Amino acid sequence: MKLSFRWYGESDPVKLKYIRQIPKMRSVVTAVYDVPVGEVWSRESIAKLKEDIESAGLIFDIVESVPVHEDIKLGKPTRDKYIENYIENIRRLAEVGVKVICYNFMPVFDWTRTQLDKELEDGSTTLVYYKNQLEKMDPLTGELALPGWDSSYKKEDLKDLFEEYSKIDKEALWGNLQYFLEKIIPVAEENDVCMAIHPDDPPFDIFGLPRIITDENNIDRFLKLFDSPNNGLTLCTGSLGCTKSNNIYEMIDKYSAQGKIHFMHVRNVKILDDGSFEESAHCSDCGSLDIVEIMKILHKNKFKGYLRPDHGRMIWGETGRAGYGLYDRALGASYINGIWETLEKLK
Ligand code: DNO
Repeated sequence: MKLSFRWYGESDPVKLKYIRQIPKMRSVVTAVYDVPVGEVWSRESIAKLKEDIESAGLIFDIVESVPVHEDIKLGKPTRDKYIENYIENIRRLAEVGVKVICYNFMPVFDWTRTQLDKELEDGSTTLVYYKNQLEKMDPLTGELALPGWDSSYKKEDLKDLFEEYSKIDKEALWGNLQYFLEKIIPVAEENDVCMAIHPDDPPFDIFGLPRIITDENNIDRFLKLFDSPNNGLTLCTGSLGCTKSNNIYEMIDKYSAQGKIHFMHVRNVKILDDGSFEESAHCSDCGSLDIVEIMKILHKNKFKGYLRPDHGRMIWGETGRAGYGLYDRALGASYINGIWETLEKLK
């Protein structure tokens, strides 16, 4: 297992020197944030990331995310230009030693929560998805700002996008994903890069927009779209595990045994009776997922990919990017690492 930690670049209040102090930390997961979605990343910006990360004593060999332009997901005639740019980004990242690229294929919005600062009993705050809050949200008012969303959308752009997606059903989205994979995976193969799709979060349609990377059947279908060791998964326990209909233990067992998991996102969620959920601390008893069991399965299958502790709560008075503070994620890293070390010693 290659322990890694997400970092949002120079403007991130979480500093690389602190990430380095987390025991056994290896790789920094980041991206170039200075160009709009769909454009080519400059070699200078990529080199700067590598230099900053390496001078902090860490490794730059995994990227999250190279985002996919909406025209690709919509299958518009302009998609080929954006796919060319995407391919160029794969090449440029491979040149500096990047081995895994995480991305997703969710229409318009990335991961979605309804509140970023829900106070828990212990006084910490966390990210939640409450169905009754979602029902009251209207993405077209342009007043919503959630951390996973591309805030560069203007009200008008969103309206147009929703209209375009109203003509796209799930089958069309599958077709557009296949078209994309057929172009990018051969390039990933040539450049020794593994592409790792992130599941949809949450794994069901929201605001009437189709979502397809949601469950075992669909992930099987995805892997068959282009059968290659370089076409694999980011397996996010909290995304797939926030609904009881997914058996994430079986999924992790199956896909890690097949060598399809290039990147693990590990976090816990507490599933509520109405299907809402709250993000909780990483430990097994803190939420609905058994993290020890997850780590046991990965260990049994000799998981050698990258793993990062995913979202943490805000604790100890820390402020900053919701879900991505230092303290709780560092606790999560140490908890996960402790399980792994124990499994290694008991071998
Ligand atoms: C949430 C993240 C996602 C993820 C993208 C991958 O915290 O896991 O934003 O980075 O969906 O493309």
